[in-house]
Amino acid sequence: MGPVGTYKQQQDEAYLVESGAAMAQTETEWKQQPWLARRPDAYTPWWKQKSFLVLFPLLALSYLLIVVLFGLVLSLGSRLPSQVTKLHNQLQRNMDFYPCGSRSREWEYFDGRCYYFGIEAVPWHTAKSHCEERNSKLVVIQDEPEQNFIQSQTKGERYWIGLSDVNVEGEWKWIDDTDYRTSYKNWKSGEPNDHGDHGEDCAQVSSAGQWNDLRCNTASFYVCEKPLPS
Ligand SMILES: [Ca+2]
Ligand SMILES: [Ca+2]
Repeated sequence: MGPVGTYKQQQDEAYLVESGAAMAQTETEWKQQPWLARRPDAYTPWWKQKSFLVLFPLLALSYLLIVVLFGLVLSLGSRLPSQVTKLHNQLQRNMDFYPCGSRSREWEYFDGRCYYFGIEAVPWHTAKSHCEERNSKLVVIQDEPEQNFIQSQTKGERYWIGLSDVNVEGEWKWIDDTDYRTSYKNWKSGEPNDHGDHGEDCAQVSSAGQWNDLRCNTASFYVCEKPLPS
């Protein structure tokens, strides 16, 4: 090997010694000051292995938490339909007991309609107003089943119904404009008789259940009717 080769070898050795010393120095500096940025060519140090030991349990814990949360979500999701079904059944039971609304227990249900039997004795026009205040009208009896229902509820008492001839004597009109001439009737025998000097212009179910006309300012119970709440 010539002088040039020897010189190059010396250069290489000097570089190796120098770079080794530099690496050792950097490593020492880092150990003393770990917040310093590391050189990219440094070997994998112990701290990295230690951080891995810390990181691994953290990852495992996170995974466990995700699994637990996922399980909780699945559990809640599976219970939700049963809660909805339970609520629906409860509402259905309320509807069965109180089809006219659980907050309207004084209303009686019959064949798709709701009925209120007012047991405050008032004149016909006052009864009409009372029904309107309850978002309803005085009852319009349209057929025999409805008549039988009303009769079964009024039980020997007299109740105003939504029928009168207050405008023109003898021209009876239902309160909802149902055609009187063609519709169901259940007058008591001899009624309506427009009895007395001032006449009788308002109809009611009599104590026997059949209809009678009476003076409108007579105090009497009344029946209101409204459609089933939607
Ligand atoms: Ca009359
Ligand atoms: Ca009469």
